[in-house]
Amino acid sequence: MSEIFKNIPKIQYEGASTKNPLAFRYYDADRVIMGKKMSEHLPFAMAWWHNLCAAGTDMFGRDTADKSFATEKGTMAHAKAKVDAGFEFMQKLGIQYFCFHDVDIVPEADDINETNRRLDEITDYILEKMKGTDIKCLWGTANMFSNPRFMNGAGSTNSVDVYCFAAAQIKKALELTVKLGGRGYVFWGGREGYETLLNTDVKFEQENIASLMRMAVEYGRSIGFTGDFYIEPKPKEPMKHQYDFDAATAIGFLRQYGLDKDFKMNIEANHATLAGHTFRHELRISAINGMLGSIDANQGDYLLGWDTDEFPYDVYESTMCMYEVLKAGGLTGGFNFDAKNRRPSNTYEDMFHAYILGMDTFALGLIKAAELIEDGELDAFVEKKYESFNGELGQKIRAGKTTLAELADRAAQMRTCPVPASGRQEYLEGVVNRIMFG
Ligand code: XUL
Ligand code: CO
Repeated sequence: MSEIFKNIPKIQYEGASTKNPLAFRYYDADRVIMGKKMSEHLPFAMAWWHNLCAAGTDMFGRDTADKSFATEKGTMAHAKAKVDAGFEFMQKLGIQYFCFHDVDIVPEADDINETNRRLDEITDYILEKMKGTDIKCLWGTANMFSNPRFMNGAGSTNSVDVYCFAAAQIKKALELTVKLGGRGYVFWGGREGYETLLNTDVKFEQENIASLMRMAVEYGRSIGFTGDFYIEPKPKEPMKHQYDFDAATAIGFLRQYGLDKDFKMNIEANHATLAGHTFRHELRISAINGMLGSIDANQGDYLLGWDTDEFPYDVYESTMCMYEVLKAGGLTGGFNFDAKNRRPSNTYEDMFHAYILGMDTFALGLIKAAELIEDGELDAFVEKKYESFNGELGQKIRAGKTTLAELADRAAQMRTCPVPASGRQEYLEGVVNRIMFG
């Protein structure tokens, strides 16, 4: 097998002042931050679909990039060339994980039995490539949104036949994830939602989605899958309303149907902003519920109302992300670059620039988040803010041992209520800037 990305060397760390476009400025895999190597804090993953399949097509124009890798698209030869390209790409960048949908790794056949045979063949090939490398699978998933059969949903479909195909795809994708040693299995419900309530039985659809997830857990555990299942919340696109709207909604759903022990969240930055939240908010809500599992690392565009899946460059955002991740004690999953080059960035070099940008953005975010934590001023402020609850009455309230009548008596004795101390938001924003740029 010959080299695909010719003229691209192994990407090395050269430090912040380098002008070499094919070097890391901040990602220094062995550098220790808060007791752990950067590479352990940041298990980066390559998204098969964006990096090896997507070639710049949008609603108004066809491919701009050549992802044929010198083969004919839609063939098993092309599927294998993508494996070769992917492994060369990951090795040159020092990326240790990949994520995939079933249909990213082989062309889908008309007959599902033939698709499954192709999936067996390609995963044998991937396993062979994994030997002698430290590359592993982060998570697998089934694409239950592209094929026309899923137009009315997968778990939420009105058709028992479609429901069986969804089940079959999940079963196979779970087997492949286990075969490739995947740490997690993702449900992103792209078609699990509705366009209009005029034709939709929401309760019926949500119950069926939960059943499909329950069967997935049962089957996964029966074949030795010990990792986490993830829901990847997204409020809209392609559907007008998606059931996994945001982390709070998805966590409530999981608890309602008894799935919360097996599932965590896979939080995607651009999905958070589409839901009207910050990325950081979604991470915090997941973390305080013990459900921060994995991250789809990308960013959106504040001027556009859809999922632009850009490579992350906003260091303020990545710092806040890493602050949440460090506080939560790390991820059980990793950082999957669910991101694509802009359409005019259509060369092999651009693919590397994109990943270097993303990895450096998160490395710098990690460095700055650790500085914020080590500085301690933010933590100290938050602790002090709630200090009135440290007294006897506050402790009683925290322990759930008070009554409304008791608290009302206390208010009556006080007669007037003092205004609490300032929240000092602008001051604290300045503290962050001091650490970021000081
Ligand atoms: C779509 C999206 C998906 C999931 C996996 O917005 O994020 O690529 O990550 O199906
Ligand atoms: Co995603």
